[in-house]
Amino acid sequence: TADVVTLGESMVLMQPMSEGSLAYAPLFTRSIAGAESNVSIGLSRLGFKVRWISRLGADPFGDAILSTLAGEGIDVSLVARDDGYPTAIYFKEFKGYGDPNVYYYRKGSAVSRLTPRDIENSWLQGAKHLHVTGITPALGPETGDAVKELMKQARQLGMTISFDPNLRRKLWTEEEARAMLLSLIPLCDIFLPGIEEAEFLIGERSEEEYGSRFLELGAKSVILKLGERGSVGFVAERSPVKADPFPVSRIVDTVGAGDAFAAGFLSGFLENGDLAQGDHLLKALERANFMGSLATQYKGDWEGLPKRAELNRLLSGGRE
Ligand code: KDG
Repeated sequence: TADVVTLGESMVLMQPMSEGSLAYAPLFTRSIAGAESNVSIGLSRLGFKVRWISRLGADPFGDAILSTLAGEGIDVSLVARDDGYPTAIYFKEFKGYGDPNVYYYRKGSAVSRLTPRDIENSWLQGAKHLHVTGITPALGPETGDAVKELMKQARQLGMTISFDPNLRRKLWTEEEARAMLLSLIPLCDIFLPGIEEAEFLIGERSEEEYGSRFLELGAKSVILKLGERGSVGFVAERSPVKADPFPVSRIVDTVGAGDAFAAGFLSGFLENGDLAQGDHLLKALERANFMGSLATQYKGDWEGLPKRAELNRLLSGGRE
């Protein structure tokens, strides 16, 4: 059984050892990354049972992804391998300031061929929660419908569902992205947009308006990420709950911070349940802010995510 199921593409990640243009980077380190597997690692390290569903090429990079995730204690037994379509790769480029640039080599990857006909009810077997992102729908002609189908099946089974839009402008047009991402909101219980994604979806508004509009669209709760200003959560018929940011001294790599935030939030939600009760929402937001800021302190998407004991120690002010 699993507490959480997630579906998505993970890639081999090449990170240059030097700053500046990739054109002049001679040396790289190799890791793996993908929004949903980052969340899976975050949750697994906190003690949750996670099943990651995906497709990988029948190639050595696919092996690397599988063994890394299996090594993190994630159930990868249902991941399919595809002979004809490869595992995707991406490169980060560090400029010494701001968010790293990313370059994808993922067109025609194994996941890009996923269709709604591939979705199997058994993927969700025994699980309480499904986490999906807006990256998968951008990957292929039918991947959006596949995600929708999985969300519908999870709903029917009474599972809760979180959805992080994770807008990736390089992967599709603005119109395609907006239409698809908006269509998935009614299917989720926890909608996790960043403030810029919220603006992309419904135009410039106040934080309160973002909350109420996304609730009207059908999300059961809206968790708005405000970057260095922390986060604010909205649940129908309750006042918004704001959580202060967790101060950081230096930012090394922002990629993966949103996934760490999601893992932190979901861990709080899965531990405490109903976000409309007591201080459940605030607790989950605080955990999320903490995990998100921790992830910015390390190069790589997930390497810096804490295990349970470490989290407790860090939160109680202890040093490593
Ligand atoms: O959230 C981090 C991910 O975006 C990154 O690891 C790569 O999955 C990825 C993507 O599609 O951008």
